[in-house]
Amino acid sequence: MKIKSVELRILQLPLVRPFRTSFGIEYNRDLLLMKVSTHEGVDGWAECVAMIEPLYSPEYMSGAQDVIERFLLPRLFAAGDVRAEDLAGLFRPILGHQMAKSTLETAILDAQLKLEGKSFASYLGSSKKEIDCGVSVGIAPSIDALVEEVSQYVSDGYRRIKLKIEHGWNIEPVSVIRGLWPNIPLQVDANQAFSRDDFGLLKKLDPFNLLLIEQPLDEHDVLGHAMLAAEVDTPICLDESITSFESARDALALKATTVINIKPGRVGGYLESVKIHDLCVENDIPVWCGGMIETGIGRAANVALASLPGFTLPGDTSASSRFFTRDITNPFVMVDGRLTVPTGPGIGVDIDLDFVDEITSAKKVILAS
Ligand code: NPG
Repeated sequence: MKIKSVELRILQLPLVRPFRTSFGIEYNRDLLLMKVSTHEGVDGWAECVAMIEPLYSPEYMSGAQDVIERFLLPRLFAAGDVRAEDLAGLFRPILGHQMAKSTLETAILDAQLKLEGKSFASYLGSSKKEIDCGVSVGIAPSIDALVEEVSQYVSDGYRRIKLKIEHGWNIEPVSVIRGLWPNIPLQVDANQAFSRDDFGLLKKLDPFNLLLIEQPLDEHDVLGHAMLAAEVDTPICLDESITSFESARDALALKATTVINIKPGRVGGYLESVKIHDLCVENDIPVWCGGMIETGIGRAANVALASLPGFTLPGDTSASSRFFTRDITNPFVMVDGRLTVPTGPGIGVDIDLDFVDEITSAKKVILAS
């Protein structure tokens, strides 16, 4: 395929309720959206999962845009005829910036698959029709507010609940939710809030029959996670620490993780995600698909990925309504705790261009020549 132009937009999409994680971080959804137009006449779409500030990962939205414009697009345009499979090699000299690279690879893959009339799911290697959904619950202002929010999700039909935890918000919320719903699949996510001094506290989570504790320690403390895994009975699952196939392979070898959360943006794209998935399948390690408050564009691709056979745990692949009153695509609607895997060509969703225009605050088109 030959790329004609790349359009970048900044959108502001309001959230239905604040989403708070450890260290008092509250996220909104300003979004970098990409459209790649090709000489073959098809367009490919993708969203960048980097947040507006570097609080979840070192990447941030305007930094990702800068890397895309200054370092990735010149290499892409110089390469001439490209396929999505070529991009990892093409971008190899540019270090890091997985979310920026993933955006471009995904948009090109969307265009390529549209041209070939193939869906994301069938290209990635799946034929499953639906996936089980979990939901991620932010740190609530009070236990009562948490119970109210979780009750809503349970009645919506979510098949797994994930609670964010941090210092001062850990054993009590877990104990209350487990007490109210003794059988619901439940897990926690610390987003690196704890340290090697907190093993005693984290051990207190063992009686609650949790599926896993996600990223309790600093993303660079892989050995610390291995030490913690030897102390607690609850499985440890790495998220932020896994930024590539190699980091997944090493974390598994160190026994720092026995479950892996795959987020395509965090690891540089869907092709790298499939490599990590395959590694985990070979090693009998369950995987699940993480979420980054994606609109229908990113959600569609995530749902396709989550339909691969190694994704044996429900992911943070919730319905569009979990975050947005109005999505920028036809919304993902959960039925009986499941989402349907799109079967149309590419990511397989329709984009509501009028609404996209309405919430666009900046737009730029970069021509290939
Ligand atoms: O369902 O899209 C979703 C959000 C899931 O909790 C979720 N994501 O750490 O995994 C995470 C967390 C997150 C998202 C953190 C965005 C920071 C930003």
